[in-house]
Amino acid sequence: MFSFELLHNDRSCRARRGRLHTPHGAIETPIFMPVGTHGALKAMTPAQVEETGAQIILSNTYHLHLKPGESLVKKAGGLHRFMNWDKPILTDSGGFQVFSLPKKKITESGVFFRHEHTGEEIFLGPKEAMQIENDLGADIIMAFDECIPYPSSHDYAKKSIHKTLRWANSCLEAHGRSDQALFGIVQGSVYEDLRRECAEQLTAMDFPGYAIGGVSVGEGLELLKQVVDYTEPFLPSNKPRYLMGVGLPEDILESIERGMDMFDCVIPTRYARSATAFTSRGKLRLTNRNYRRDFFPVDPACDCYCCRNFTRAYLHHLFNANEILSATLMAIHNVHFYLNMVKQAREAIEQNCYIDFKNDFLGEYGFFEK
Ligand code: PRF
Ligand code: ZN
Repeated sequence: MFSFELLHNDRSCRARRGRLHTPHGAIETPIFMPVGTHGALKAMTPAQVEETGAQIILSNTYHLHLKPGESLVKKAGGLHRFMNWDKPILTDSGGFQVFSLPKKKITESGVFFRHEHTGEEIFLGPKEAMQIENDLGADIIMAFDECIPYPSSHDYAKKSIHKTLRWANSCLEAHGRSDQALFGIVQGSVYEDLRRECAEQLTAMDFPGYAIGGVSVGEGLELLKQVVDYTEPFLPSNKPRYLMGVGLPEDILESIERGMDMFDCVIPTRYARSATAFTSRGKLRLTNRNYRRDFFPVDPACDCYCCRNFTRAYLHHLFNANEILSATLMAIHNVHFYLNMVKQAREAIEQNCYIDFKNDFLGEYGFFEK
């Protein structure tokens, strides 16, 4: 029900073209997964999400457990039916959300925290995460891990990967559905020896896919590249690799070059709501007065629904008038921009010209001028 085909390795770098088969269809990699935290991409209908070229979306165990609860989602026929999205879904385990909470108590078996609204005490550990993810019914589910802050000491990070590894084992034991692929998550902060140890131990457990977690926590692009550089050689090449919570266009392109296949991030939808558009020539802030009389599309090089039909002046007006259509149109454009970027990356890998593509893309985007 789940398999990964490695289709092609770019000859000039570690970038790869792959295809992931799931019960809800195939995913061409490298791929970006837009985020629908509460079972919806903010301001977008599933039909609009599909039109951007999205092949898989991500949702969250933590949020859906708190509201409306996994038993209700299960009763609705699973997350796909509940939200009317029939392509693949990946659920994150809560291992990141819970650890970002201010008040929590971490124990050997999991994490105690308080419900954001009701104040009720809740416990989430590997067994609980697996039960919730099994009930939600996504195609790919993530192990329960500890995502530690940056910076963290080597000593703390070492203790933490050992807990993450024990939790990964518990997840394998508790996972009860053969139609869902459970991915293991490599932690280890910015420490080469710990990343290697964690990757080797997880690989020995034989997960159908692997993620690199604990990045995009404020370490910056140079350290992100280093972490990916020294973790990737210890991940099996015949399994998909998912870089969690990454990132800006430049982060994704640098990581594709280093052998990563899957990415997720709230940036395209979140930036959309604050009037920031990603374009082939860099980011635009549409509330800027310069756009008041600008009758060009947001990105003249883009063929999304927003760019085919509306002008920068109209978007500028919608944001100023606080019209919710602004968020919808901007999200359609930004998500399309990300998906078109990874589509171009896939084509470049097939032609063995990934590095040239990346340099051209980032050059036009204005990345090197910063
Ligand atoms: N673990 C989990 N989800 C995540 C991360 C992680 O480390 C990250 C990295 N910041 C994003 N999402 N489970
Ligand atoms: Zn567009």
